[in-house]
Amino acid sequence: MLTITRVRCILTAPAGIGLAVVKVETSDAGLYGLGCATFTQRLTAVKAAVEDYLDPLLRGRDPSHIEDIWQLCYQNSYWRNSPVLNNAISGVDQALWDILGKRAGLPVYQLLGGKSRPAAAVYRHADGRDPQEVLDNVLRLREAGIRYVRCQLGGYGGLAQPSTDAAPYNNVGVYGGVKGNMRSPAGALPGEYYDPDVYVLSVVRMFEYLRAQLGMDVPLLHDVHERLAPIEAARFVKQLEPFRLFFLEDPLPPEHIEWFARIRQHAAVPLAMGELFTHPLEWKPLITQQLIDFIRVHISTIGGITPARKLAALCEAFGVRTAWHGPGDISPVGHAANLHLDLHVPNFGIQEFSGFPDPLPEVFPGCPELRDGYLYVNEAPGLGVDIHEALAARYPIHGDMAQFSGGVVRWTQSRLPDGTLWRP
Ligand code: GCO
Ligand code: MG
Repeated sequence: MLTITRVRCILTAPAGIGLAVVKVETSDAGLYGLGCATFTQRLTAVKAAVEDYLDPLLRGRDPSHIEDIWQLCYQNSYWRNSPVLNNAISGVDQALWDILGKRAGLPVYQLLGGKSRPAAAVYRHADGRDPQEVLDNVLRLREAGIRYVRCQLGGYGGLAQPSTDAAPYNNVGVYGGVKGNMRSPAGALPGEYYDPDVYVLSVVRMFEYLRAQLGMDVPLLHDVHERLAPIEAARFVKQLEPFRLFFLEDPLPPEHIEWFARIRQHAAVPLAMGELFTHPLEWKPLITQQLIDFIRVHISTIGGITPARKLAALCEAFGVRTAWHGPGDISPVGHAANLHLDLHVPNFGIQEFSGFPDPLPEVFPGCPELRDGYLYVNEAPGLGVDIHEALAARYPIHGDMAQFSGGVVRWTQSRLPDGTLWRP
């Protein structure tokens, strides 16, 4: 019988963002699977969860028992549904699907039930300091064949400029041509200051400009990144209604999902939610009460392909489409897992895609390919993405950089103009 002989977690940062990839080795030398376990803000905690707990639990087991192993890992800690543990389980789960595909000689989408489409439409991000710069970036992406574009002023939140320890007050001023009217009090702590009003007004102004220049038939998106108080989010959604967004992403933090019912009553704006979700009780009510239109969980943070395919089926029953989270802090293995599900699920909506900057394609041979706005898998058995371990070792994670585990994550220290620590 084929057995699992070792489970380990590889940490690497080839493109400057820390990634975690789990490798499940088997008694058949040369047969292994890879899975994404990237929780970039807590990488070493995920590695410990994999190597201290899942490795001893799984050695000697049959890697084809994917469902049973998922349930085992999930329940074995008794307390469950944390992003650290779910990412660790996802690393194993995706690796087991990879192994099954390699044994069958089939890509994972075939194991799931085959293709519902040849490739997945993606959206990419256009950023800018002002509406004109965003427009230029939208046009650049459209020329490159990208049809769906997410538009952000200065990344998330409309920061005027990042604060520094020496000047914590200077950053709530002007953004995208909109002036803030608040200053921070003496003694305000350092952080990423932003003013929700400046953010909202500047984004509305941005969409007025973009629609005036582009017309209505370019599908545009926007990510609120959970930054607003619930009633501010409700008003913002109403203000965005005339701009005909493809969807608005994460308008509320998971702590306030009850507010979706109210937002829904006031505006017919397609809503996408869930990159921070870790617990089924967060998505169940939103889906079964038809309060969102797209589910966009981070697949590794909910525990991998096994729970994601069930979630997609639940969504299908309620008319909700998928839009799995696809930022830079997902390994190419994780992007491939997103894509195999995208190709299969009937209720696929769209795929966020952040690209594979160098040297990711050399470190991860077999990366999916983007052609004319569509993402294609490479048709190799399993997930189709490998890791060049010696090369990966040349890009270690660093403790002193914000996005790496062990360092201090600075961008999540967002503050309101009066110094209050707020959500990113
Ligand atoms: C997105 C996301 C990301 C997250 C990041 C956190 O929509 O792509 O909001 O950019 O901020 O994954 O580490
Ligand atoms: Mg987001």
